[in-house]
Amino acid sequence: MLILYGHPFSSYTWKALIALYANGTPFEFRELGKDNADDDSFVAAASPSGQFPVLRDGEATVFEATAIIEHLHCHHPSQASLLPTDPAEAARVRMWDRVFDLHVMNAMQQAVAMKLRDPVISAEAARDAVRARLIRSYHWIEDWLGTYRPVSTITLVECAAAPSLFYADWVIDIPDDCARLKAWREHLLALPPVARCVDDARPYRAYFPLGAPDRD
Ligand SMILES: N[C@@H](CCC(=O)N[C@@H](CS)C(=O)NCC(=O)O)C(=O)O
Repeated sequence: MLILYGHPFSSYTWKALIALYANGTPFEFRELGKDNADDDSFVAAASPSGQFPVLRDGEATVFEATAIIEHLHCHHPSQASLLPTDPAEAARVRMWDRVFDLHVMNAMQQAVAMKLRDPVISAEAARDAVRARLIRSYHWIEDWLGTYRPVSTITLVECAAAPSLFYADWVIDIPDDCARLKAWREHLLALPPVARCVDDARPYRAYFPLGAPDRD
């Protein structure tokens, strides 16, 4: 039985969970920070950052959400094609995965971390610190969506895009001139593996450091 260590409110945990749900792979979810010191220390030692999610598959320990998805694709293939079989197409999908981690998720996390580190700072100041970066990414994705056709299946792209856009939009609203991106975010949130993550995280919304909006 696979074990995924993470937290239901964590964006990168969602990224791995979306793949696991879409893949239909049976697994046990271990929620961190729930008085299981062994789980917490296992995750703390599993990678240089000590971050989650972490997957345990028999003797194998896999960290980094993208690597977890690649692991599922290699070792637990299913009807869900998490990555294209054509190597050139797979390379393009990996490139897009980097866009969502590096240029959406990172900026969103930067604002959240600022507020967590220094509760005196206003939410607006934390938003301002990442506004230009997120708006630039939104516009790039809006253009890219002119060529990327939204799908109803789950690939590495959807795994990366759904959680990053879900939370980034809570930090800086996707502007009205990014209509394709707004519609794609809605489409992603309605995909069953994503909707499940959104619902399971609802009880934690009050903990969003910048204040969760009353929507989604
Ligand atoms: N590059 C990592 C990032 C993981 C990450 O940022 N995890 C966050 C939760 S979403 C975390 O562990 N936060 C707690 C910490 O940094 O101590 C991945 O892709 O899995």
